[in-house]
Amino acid sequence: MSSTLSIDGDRLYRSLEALGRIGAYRDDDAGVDGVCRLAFSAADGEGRRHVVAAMKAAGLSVTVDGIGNVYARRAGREDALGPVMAGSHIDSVATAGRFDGCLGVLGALEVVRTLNDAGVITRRPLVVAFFSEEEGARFGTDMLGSAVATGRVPLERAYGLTDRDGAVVRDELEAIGFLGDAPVELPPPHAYVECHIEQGPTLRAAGVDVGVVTGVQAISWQELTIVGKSAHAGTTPMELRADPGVAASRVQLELRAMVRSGRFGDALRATMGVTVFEPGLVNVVPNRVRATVDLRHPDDAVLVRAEAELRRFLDRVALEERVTITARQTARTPDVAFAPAVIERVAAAATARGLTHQRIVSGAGHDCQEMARVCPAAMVFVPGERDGISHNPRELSTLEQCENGVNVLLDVLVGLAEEEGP
Ligand code: HGY
Ligand code: MN
Ligand code: MN
Repeated sequence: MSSTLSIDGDRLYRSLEALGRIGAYRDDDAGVDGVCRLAFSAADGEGRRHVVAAMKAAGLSVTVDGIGNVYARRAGREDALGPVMAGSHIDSVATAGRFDGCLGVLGALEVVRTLNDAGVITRRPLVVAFFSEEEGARFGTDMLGSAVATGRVPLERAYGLTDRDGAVVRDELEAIGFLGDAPVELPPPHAYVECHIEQGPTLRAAGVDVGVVTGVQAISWQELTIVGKSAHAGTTPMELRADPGVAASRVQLELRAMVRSGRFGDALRATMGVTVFEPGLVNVVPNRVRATVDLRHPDDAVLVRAEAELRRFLDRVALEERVTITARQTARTPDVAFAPAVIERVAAAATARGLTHQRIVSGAGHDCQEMARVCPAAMVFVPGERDGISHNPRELSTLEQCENGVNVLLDVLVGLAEEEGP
């Protein structure tokens, strides 16, 4: 199916730059401006209002649900049919670039603008969506909004989540004016497609134009609370110490040893992204450390083995360092396979445009993995420059790379929107 329509790549790229200026900051380590729009922060609120205004300017009717998910609808010729949905997220980590999530939302909006310009009305309605707290970076549970919308996380549990300063989801949503009144239970759309940057080096290294994403790897997030005994740094002999900082450091080194051991193949990823020492003073042996562990693997059964081995190591370190270690699971999703029919549409659309492509499993989590539980879903990946670095202000995909990905998104959405059925 070759499409006669193509998006306006310049307009798309300008929209990414405009959104990227909201929550912008100077990142001296990266040497470029970064983006910080943590979920439900003032910057996230400003970004949300900016995108909602653009949605309305494109003629879409916008609803906000009870967890702040935003759905913008474009009527179809047969408007009672199930809609085709496309979107992603616009919340970011604290050291973000301007493409992660935003490409999927603004790309879907660019598809709408392109159809508007061409006067094309699809058979099925189209919905452009952005979901809340996809990153999980502030409140600790990733894909929060889409997980609530698809019934994996109860709304009340989501409302009660707190950030490291004790701020509560529901209050923060209300504070930015996005505690919507639409029900959070999302009627399953006809299909869902998400365009996203790869956030890794694979596609660029292979020299292909787009990634045909077949699924997402399994993800496990834990928060460790390690409690020892605060003591004087100068007078306390090492053998009398119960130092949670040493325990945390041993855990971090063990994570790397597990990855390098080969016991989990070569695809295990392990990250200790947070370590907070209390009281955090130069002359005090800490009494408490809060640390996070992010474990990922394409095969959930292997991830379960890695989690079990880590638990055994935590028990051993607790004994040897005379500390207590409690682990709280904050996020856990199995590996997810996308819908073959939608995957084939992505591949066919790329081929029809003469774009090279390869199949790929996503190393990052995405809202699409939540939507895949309730409807046929798949993703289009766009390569990234600079080894595809992401969650870093140096994240960069070129205008052409973004244009290719969103043109494939256009073709897949238009094809799905003409499908028979309810
Ligand atoms: O952590 C992730 O994989 C995604 O960026 N939320
Ligand atoms: Mn993302
Ligand atoms: Mn991300």
